[in-house]
Amino acid sequence: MTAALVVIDKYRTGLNGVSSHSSLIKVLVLHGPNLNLLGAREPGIYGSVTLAEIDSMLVAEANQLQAEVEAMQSNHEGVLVDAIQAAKTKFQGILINAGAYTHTSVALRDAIAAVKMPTVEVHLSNIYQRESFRHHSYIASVAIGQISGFGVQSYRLGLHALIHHIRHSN
Ligand code: CA2
Repeated sequence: MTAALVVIDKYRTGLNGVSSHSSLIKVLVLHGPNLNLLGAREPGIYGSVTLAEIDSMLVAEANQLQAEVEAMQSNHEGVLVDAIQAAKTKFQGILINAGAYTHTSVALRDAIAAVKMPTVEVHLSNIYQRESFRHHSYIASVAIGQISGFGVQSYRLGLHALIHHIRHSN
């Protein structure tokens, strides 16, 4: 097989072996507990933007990058674990703000490790400037990177980094 054919095969098979007939990258965006309250409470820490506005911004941003995002929020750890396990068949990467589960959940960490999908961890606030219990992330060691402290821009930067990583790996 020639080198040119190998390249074409990569596009047809998609990254991570996901079957695809185009090179459109699909990213699963996961928001953890209480992030549905954004915009309504604690604007001093998290800003006044709502989760729906963050999701719309990510859809538009992905569109510019010839990619697609699908976003979901849950307050339940098991629902997030299920979503990560199911992601493999439909998505090439995961962008996650696991909220407080960042600091507590071995289950989320194990799910991300199990699916072996490139995952970027994001936080609105700078978790290292806050209480010491927020300084440890169970996600960080299984993520390709972490972006923390840039408000809504953390999501945007995280999406760019993830899509760049997916496009340039393999
Ligand atoms: O900074 C972040 O993005 C966090 O992931 C947000 C989590 C927090 O537990 C992490 O340590 C850092 C909390 C999300 C809760 O969001 C709220 C929004 C409005 C009102 C109350 C909570």
